[in-house]
Amino acid sequence: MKWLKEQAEKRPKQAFLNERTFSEIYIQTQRMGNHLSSLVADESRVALLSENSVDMAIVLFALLGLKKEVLLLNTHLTEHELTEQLDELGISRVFTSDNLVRKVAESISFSEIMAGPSSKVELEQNFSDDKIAVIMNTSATTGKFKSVPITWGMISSHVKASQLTIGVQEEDNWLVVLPMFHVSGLSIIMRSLFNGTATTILSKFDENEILQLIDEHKINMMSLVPTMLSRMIDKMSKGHLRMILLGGEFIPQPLISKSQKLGLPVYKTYGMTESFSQSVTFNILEFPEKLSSVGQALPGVQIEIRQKDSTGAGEIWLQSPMLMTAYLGKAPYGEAFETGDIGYLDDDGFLYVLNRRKDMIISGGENIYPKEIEDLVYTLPEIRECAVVPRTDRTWGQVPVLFVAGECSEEKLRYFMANKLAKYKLPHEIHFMDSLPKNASGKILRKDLKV
Ligand code: S0N
Ligand code: MG
Ligand code: MG
Repeated sequence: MKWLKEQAEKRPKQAFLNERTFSEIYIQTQRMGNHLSSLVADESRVALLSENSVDMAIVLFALLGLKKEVLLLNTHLTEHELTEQLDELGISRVFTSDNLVRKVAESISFSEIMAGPSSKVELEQNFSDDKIAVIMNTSATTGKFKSVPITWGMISSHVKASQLTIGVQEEDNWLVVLPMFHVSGLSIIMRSLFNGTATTILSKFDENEILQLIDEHKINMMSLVPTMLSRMIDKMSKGHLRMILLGGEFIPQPLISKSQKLGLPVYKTYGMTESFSQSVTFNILEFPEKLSSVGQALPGVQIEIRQKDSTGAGEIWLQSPMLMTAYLGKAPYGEAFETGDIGYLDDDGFLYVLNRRKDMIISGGENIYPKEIEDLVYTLPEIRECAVVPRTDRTWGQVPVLFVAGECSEEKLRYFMANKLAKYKLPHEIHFMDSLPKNASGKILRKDLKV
């Protein structure tokens, strides 16, 4: 955590996390490390489950300083899903914010850490580029999650490239309302740590609170998913805002047009967990003729379109030092990473995304793979056939809809899924059919399932 020490020395009184200064956070991280050291002495990998908070950042920094690989868990997951992830990654130590301590058996809350014994330890400051800092699990086509190891090399190349693109101003104060268990939220903390600027961390999305923070000039930068911006745009004006980094799901064109009319400095971003967030970006006010693109590659990022069709569109592949080299426990993917998305580049190097991974549903910025829900539903003996397809939704962008054939009551099916799946993955509608439409070889025809 070289950056934290450097900032604490260079600008000790500068606010970093909410009202707390770099110097305070540095001291509190050291203290947290002293308390954590005996608890993690035998572990190389631990997990952290928390809603956004300053304490979450301090616990994370301390664990990183103790050279641990930290799995960041999605707070929306059920106990069943959390246990599966912990087992798969061989993790037995889980630290939770006080309010979530009951979600995982034998987890240790932040208060319990501080109430326990403490012994002075030396926190590591310098990490090699290939050292894993955090691990995030992302859902995958197979229905089972994949683990993305995020290394210090990825983080440091990202924060540098992002700084070159967005710039830094002394008064910057970046809102952290996107979850820090996603790269969308965590990258803000890392960029601000590197830039020596302030953040305002919120544990819950509350549009009125955010509008007030903007009004009072407390924040001038935000990272949002479109679901959030849609909920507040009608009450917004540019004011002191310097940037709204917008991404994580399909961005509806009307939202962009509205932002443009209001003069909101929206920067579209295209990135993923595998690339530690933002890889492609642009300011819609600066390039009004490019509104439907997602922007230009950040310095160091190369975009390649493969398997082009006659219009020049094809598979989007990326190459950059911000990308992971392999999923945990899997073979390296080679020199370029296949995003799974389809799109094209224009003559100015702006990227246009036509289709997101076609088998993925994005609801309010959370990825859902139909196969995960289908595999679960198929474990019920009463179910003969099932398929999950996306439906467009005004609030969430997309939501999952389930079609089933079988002798199972809707009530039983819903109860069964609710125990196993995070709420955002639960189908918004269930349609019962005698049998699902199929092609000649017996494959279910999803496009014939009308939602
Ligand atoms: C949109 C959010 C805030 C909605 O949550 P909210 O309003 O807090 O809901 P709750 O009050 O918690 O719950 C109300 C009910 O709604 C259900 N629910 C919650 N979330 C969802 C959802 N996403 N879809 C469907 N339903 C949902 C709950 O079940 C609840 O029900 P009850 O009341 O019965 O319990 C929240 O979902 C949120 O924070 N979403 C954002 C997640 C996110 O950050 N996604 C991005 C992930 N992608 C990346 O990290 C890569 C891209 C990227 O890096 C990036 C993205 C955006 C901006 C910048 C970048 C960047 O490049 O830096
Ligand atoms: Mg929430
Ligand atoms: Mg809410």
